[in-house]
Amino acid sequence: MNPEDSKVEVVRTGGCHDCGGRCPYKLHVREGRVVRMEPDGELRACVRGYAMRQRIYSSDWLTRPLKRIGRRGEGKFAEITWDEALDTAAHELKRVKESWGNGAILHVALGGGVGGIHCFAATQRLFNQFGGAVRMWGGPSAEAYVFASRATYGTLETGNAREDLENARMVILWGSNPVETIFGTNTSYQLIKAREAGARFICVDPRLTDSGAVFADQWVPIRPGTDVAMMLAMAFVMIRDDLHDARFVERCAVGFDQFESYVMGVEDGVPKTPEWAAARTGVAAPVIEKLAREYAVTKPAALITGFAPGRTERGEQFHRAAAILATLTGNVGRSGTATGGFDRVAGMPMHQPAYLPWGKNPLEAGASRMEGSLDIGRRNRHRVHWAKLWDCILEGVSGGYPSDIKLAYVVGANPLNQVQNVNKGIEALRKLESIIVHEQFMTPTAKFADLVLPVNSHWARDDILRPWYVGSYYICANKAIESLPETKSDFDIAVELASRLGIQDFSDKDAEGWRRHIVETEPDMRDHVRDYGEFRKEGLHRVRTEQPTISLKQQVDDPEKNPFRTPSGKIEIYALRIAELDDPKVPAIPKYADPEEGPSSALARNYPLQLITYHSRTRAHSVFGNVSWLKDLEPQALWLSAEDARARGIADGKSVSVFNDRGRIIVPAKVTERILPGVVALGEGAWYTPDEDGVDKGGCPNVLTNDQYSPGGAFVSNSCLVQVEKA
Ligand SMILES: Nc1nc2c(c(=O)[nH]1)N[C@H]1C(S)=C(S)[C@@H](COP(=O)(O)OP(=O)(O)OC[C@H]3O[C@@H](n4cnc5c(=O)[nH]c(N)nc54)[C@H](O)[C@@H]3O)O[C@H]1N2
Ligand SMILES: Nc1nc2c(c(=O)[nH]1)N[C@H]1C(S)=C(S)[C@@H](COP(=O)(O)OP(=O)(O)OC[C@H]3O[C@@H](n4cnc5c(=O)[nH]c(N)nc54)[C@H](O)[C@@H]3O)O[C@H]1N2
Ligand code: SF4
Ligand SMILES: [Mo]
Repeated sequence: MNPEDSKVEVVRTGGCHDCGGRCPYKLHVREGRVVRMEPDGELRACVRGYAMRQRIYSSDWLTRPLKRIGRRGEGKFAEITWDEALDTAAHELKRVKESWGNGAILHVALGGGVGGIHCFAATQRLFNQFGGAVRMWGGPSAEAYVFASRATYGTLETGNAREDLENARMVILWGSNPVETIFGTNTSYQLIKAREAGARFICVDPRLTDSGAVFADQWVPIRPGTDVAMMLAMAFVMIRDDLHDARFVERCAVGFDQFESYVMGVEDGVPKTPEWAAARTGVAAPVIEKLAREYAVTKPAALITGFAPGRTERGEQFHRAAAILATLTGNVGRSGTATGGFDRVAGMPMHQPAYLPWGKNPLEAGASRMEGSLDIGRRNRHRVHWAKLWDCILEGVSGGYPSDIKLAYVVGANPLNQVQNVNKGIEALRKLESIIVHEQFMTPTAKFADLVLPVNSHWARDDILRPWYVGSYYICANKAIESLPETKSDFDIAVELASRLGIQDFSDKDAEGWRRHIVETEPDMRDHVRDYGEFRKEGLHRVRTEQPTISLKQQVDDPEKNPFRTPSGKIEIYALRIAELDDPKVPAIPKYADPEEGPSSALARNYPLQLITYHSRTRAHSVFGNVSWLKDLEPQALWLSAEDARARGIADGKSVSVFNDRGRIIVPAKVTERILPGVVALGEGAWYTPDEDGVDKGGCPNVLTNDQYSPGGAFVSNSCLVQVEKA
């Protein structure tokens, strides 16, 4: 392709899925069709971005509104006109509101497409103007992290700009795999620079991931859900040998004494020695000793934690313990560190409101302002935790949920696939009176809809995008191609529904008008992006700082003058806000408990293997799960250790049955030395594809996972026991 080709128009846009990145890129458009995607500098795209064309030009893209004609979930639909579809949706919404009130409507909206204007921003505004709908809380991503970071540091802004990573002398990737599980577009790029600058890398993960293979000097395989035991033992070594930074702790933190008492065994008679931890974690005591010493003396060191170890029964303890290790070693508020906190970068776009203003949910009027997940579930009784989606539908008010749900309105989400316990999900979806889904493809959830409204692609829309998690830029996503006939954006659907629902003031602008409005009126955005025309033309606004931002620097430089936003004004090793909760399952200092669904539980007799469900490099959750280029690159398979495979007579590539009391999956086995024996792993996001007996042949791990949440509000999907047999 010749870029000088005069028929080629170059349009600047970017990725919009919940993919861990969010890259700005240029589309080369020739006669209305994208012929090439060109990434932008070091904000480079990943394999999914390069395969996006196959998703967008897929012949499976939904192009007609669909009405269910078969049984729920059977997948039989009739094509209808948009008029009929919108009339039906409006009629159902009004009927349910009039018969049962707004509390009977559940807005099931997640990050499938995360633009500022399209996707759930549009329907959230619609529902708020319609009198409200029940919303969810407790994001499946990082709730444990959010809880711990707020409790310990009083903020989520604990991270340094990624450019600062190259100043680290040691990097510990703990349950973190940024080469495959993208964690901010340029993270791997900056880690390479850190490696080149001589940093030593350690990877603590049950699997030897590509990040481990590429970066790590040492792989430390660990049993899932036991990380806290290892962290406590590291603290034990530091305290015993006086290796911790006592002056830093004294100056910047509170609660060391209580922590010391627990770690050294004064409190409960159990010193948290490396030997004690070895028995729980499967990591040999000398390995723990050595890592503790190295981490204590090699400064600065970056402890980078992923979200996965937090997606366990007591997930918040993992993130609390990580933050406290960083505190003990003085690796907070300094260049070259990462704090084990939530790691948003102070002052960067992630926090700035760049959304269509959606107002307030009338159903939540009177609920206490939610200061974050430390309180959210307890104070706001109008919301439902994501892990309780199915129980809420099945049990309603009698089960203690805010209302009896009659209608689910799903936007940018694939809950049947992505929320735990698929078989319970099917039962719940069958119970509803009405299910309306905005979708691009016939996903496992859309199959259960009564009405499917076909949505266009982000390449056919104007939008504003912010980086995922870390990153210092805004993307002005410009429309590059026409929508397929008979597809609409979520925003356009909301506009048309609003007029049918009698809502007068839904919108006086088109998407481009809203984009300009947001950029020019939202105070934080206005300060960043001064020239809208330029932003639109460049497609990217980078927030430049002279030096890479170091979060919490002022606080640690002078904690008296610049207190942390915790009750004590210091880093809270003993967290006062947690103590107030008075819940033995969330102690005020981080403590270890064996997982209830773990190797030492009674359940392990029947289901001896721990299942973890990592994020695959070839999907963004379920998005891209139907793209054959990507499926070929990494076929869905169960990671099984050579030892566990041998014991079961299983050969690489052969089908295995993976099961527990919640369900059964049949997938090929990937027999490998790259996973700890006793642990199996399956990428999340593969599409649930049941056979006639309800056995999933698609390899969707949520058929097996437990629909509970941790005391801090985390999904517990990585606390899951299964058995594996030859299929
Ligand atoms: N077992 C297990 N389960 C997990 C996880 C895990 O680690 N293990 N991870 C969890 C995490 S972190 C997350 S964030 C969730 C993600 O859960 P979801 O957000 O539900 O899943 P996605 O697959 O990202 O997106 C849902 C749908 O959005 C659609 N979509 C894309 N763009 C648009 C658009 O513009 N408009 C509309 N209307 N739809 C659009 C896609 O086609 C897709 O079907 O999954 C969670 N589930
Ligand atoms: N390619 C890709 N990138 C993504 C996404 C995607 O779907 N695909 N999704 C994005 C989103 S929305 C999110 S929330 C994040 C999720 O980010 P994470 O939750 O951090 O990602 P995972 O891949 O689930 O887990 C990271 C690593 O932790 C390991 N692990 C699992 N359990 C444990 C444990 O108990 N202890 C330890 N030490 N390690 C454990 C896994 O083997 C894996 O290698 O990723 C983002 N990036
Ligand atoms: S999927 Fe995400 S990380 Fe990959 S290219 Fe697209 S925006 Fe970038
Ligand atoms: Mo997520």
